[in-house]
Amino acid sequence: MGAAASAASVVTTALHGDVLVVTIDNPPVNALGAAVRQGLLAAMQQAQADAAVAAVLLVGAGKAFIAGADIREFGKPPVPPALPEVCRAIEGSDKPVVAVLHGAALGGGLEVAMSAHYRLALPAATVGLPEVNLGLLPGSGGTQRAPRLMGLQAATSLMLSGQHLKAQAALQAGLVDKLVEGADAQAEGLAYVRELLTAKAPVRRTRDLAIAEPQAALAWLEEQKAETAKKARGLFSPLKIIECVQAAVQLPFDEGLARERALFIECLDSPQRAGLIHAFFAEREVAKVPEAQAAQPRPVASVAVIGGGTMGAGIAVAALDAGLPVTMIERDAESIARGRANVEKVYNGLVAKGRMTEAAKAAVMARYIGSTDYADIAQVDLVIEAVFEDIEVKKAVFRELDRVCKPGAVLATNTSYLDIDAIAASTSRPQDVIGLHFFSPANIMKLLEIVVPAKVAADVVATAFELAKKLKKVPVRAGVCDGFIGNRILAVYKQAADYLMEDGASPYEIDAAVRGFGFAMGPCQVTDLAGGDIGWATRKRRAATRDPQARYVEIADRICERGWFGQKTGRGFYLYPEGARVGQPDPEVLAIVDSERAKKGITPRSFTADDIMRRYMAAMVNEGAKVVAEGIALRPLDVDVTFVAGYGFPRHRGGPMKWADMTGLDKVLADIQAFAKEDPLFWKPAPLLEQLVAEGRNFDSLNKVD
Ligand code: 3H9
Repeated sequence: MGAAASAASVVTTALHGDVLVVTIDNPPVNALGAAVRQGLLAAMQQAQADAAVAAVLLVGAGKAFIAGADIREFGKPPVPPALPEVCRAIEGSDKPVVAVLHGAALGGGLEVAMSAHYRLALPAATVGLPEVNLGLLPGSGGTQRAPRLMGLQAATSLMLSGQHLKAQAALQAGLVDKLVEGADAQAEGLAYVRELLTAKAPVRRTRDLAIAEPQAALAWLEEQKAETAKKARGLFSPLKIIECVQAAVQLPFDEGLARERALFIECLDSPQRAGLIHAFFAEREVAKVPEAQAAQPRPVASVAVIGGGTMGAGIAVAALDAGLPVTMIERDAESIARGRANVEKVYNGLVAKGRMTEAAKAAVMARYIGSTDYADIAQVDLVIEAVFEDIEVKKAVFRELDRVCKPGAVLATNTSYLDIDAIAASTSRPQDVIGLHFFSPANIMKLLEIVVPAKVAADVVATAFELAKKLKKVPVRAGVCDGFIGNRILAVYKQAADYLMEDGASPYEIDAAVRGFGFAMGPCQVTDLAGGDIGWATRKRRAATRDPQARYVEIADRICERGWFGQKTGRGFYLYPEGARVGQPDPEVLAIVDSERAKKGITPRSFTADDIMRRYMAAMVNEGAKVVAEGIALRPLDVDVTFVAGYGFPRHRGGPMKWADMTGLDKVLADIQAFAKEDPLFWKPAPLLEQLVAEGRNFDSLNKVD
């Protein structure tokens, strides 16, 4: 398709009296791809040239106004006109230009709207400058125009947070001039343009507005810089956003725009942009799984949760928050009361923070029932079992569910390790049994591993994906194996961390290196937070089946033997004096590490942060490649999303497999081969990794996303 033809098909113009209605129709979200930019520029030229045009109305077709630049174009050669040129043409128009916002006006979409002379919002409008979430800054005048329209502080926090504002808030912020009820954007827009023309409203350019109290603004920006540098943990674009706003205060408008453009290009070229945009698309791609595309989900209007511990209560809250009625099954009256208290605690917290009213809490809790009687869940559509992690206990629950639940009810287990095929086999209806692996706290954490056993029906898988959407989770399809995608890979890189510790890196050096990479916490801090006793119990359970040839590090066991289980006991890898949440290094732990090394005759070596991360990441990527090759994960991007959404992997690096692609698979493989000289049993290169390197390909080539 030629550029002109495609521009004409995505941007159309029609004269309504003396108003030129310019409609952007580029599904699904009217992103500003090259053809849209060409079409908008041509429409503005048409409006200037045609004496019959008195004013211009910009309107989006479908559910969005414009959701921003076309993210798929970033990283590809630029096609003119650039968006700033389009915005300049809109703002420079001698005839009034009005934008009517009836849905998302985000990023470049809001920049287009801010270049118009007047903005009308309908109730469903949402506005924002979320470029920071993609490692970018508003690159089409947003950093210069937003401070002029809404004030410098509000504009800066809008850009740093990436927050979306609803119509009413946009009106209050000064981003839109008027808010009207109504659903027909074109009709409401035309009525507003008429009103403006009748009132002889002048062309009003945002660029001509002044920024109030520039000296105070500059001082405030300096403070923001210091604070952002601390909070942004190595992120690149937040500080660049502040620099742009400084330019808005200090420089004439056109020079400010030029400064913004230069800094935008720096962000565009940064690896963080590539990582964050990969994460954006991967998070949407994960839900595209064969079963969800082939089958219709079963209706889910009610949910039961078996077990009211921390996990069960979190799952119940997630379902209640999605508007579902929840019945929780527990063993006895005392456990019912505890389960209810666990659920209520979450809502009490919201009420205490002023984020929920007592009445709203009562309305939610009215949808919650606790019971000891399985007969009470005979008619529910979906059950999630969250009892003690023991296969026999779980099988007993599933036998009971098989006995009472209506035919066609979806029976899900929240196990994090156990064999779901075996759990399914304990029922007469394995086609209805699936894994729904939530992460704690289940009402907060985004990740939901949907674990697909051999005999499950496709429509049950589709139902699980539909439920995830309702619960606002990020669902990842996983196959059955020990630990599925996330915990299986975690077990391997934790082992790499254990070996590093025994070979010479202190727990504190390991944690610092991992934090330096961008994780919020290192592995020893995570252990202390979760409770060291949990991993210890698993290790004891697995002791009998462990390969006697494999290297086993006992440091964590020595710590647990002393009753040091982390934060809850006041010490673990770290010391937590008087309930402190940030730990202090513990000389006694270092002594334990030393004595374990001595016991094995290991002379400690020193490792730099880079040495540590190369091993940590190589272990993660190598196991990730195995998980993909075995079909446990459908694609490398499923591994990426698992780690970003559930394991604190720094989003700006895209995920472990994206990190490997950006680092170079040949380099990662060379590292693994070098480490294998020390420990060939642990460091076995994944055949898929070897194959990709031999073929000169990367993991992304398996993602089949354009
Ligand atoms: C920017 O504007 C830079 C400028 O400042 C400067 C330029 C010089 N491009 O999320 P959904 C696709 S940066 C291309 O599932 P929802 C999405 O991949 C941009 N594609 O729907 C999906 O495709 P598929 C700043 C995009 O209703 C489909 O649309 N803007 C874009 O849950 C539906 O998306 C943003 O960061 C895009 N910009 O949510 C906004 N946006 O069906 C990003 C979406 O093939 N977008 N797609 O999987 C969003 O936040 C949400 O998509 C939105 C709709 C709220 C709009």
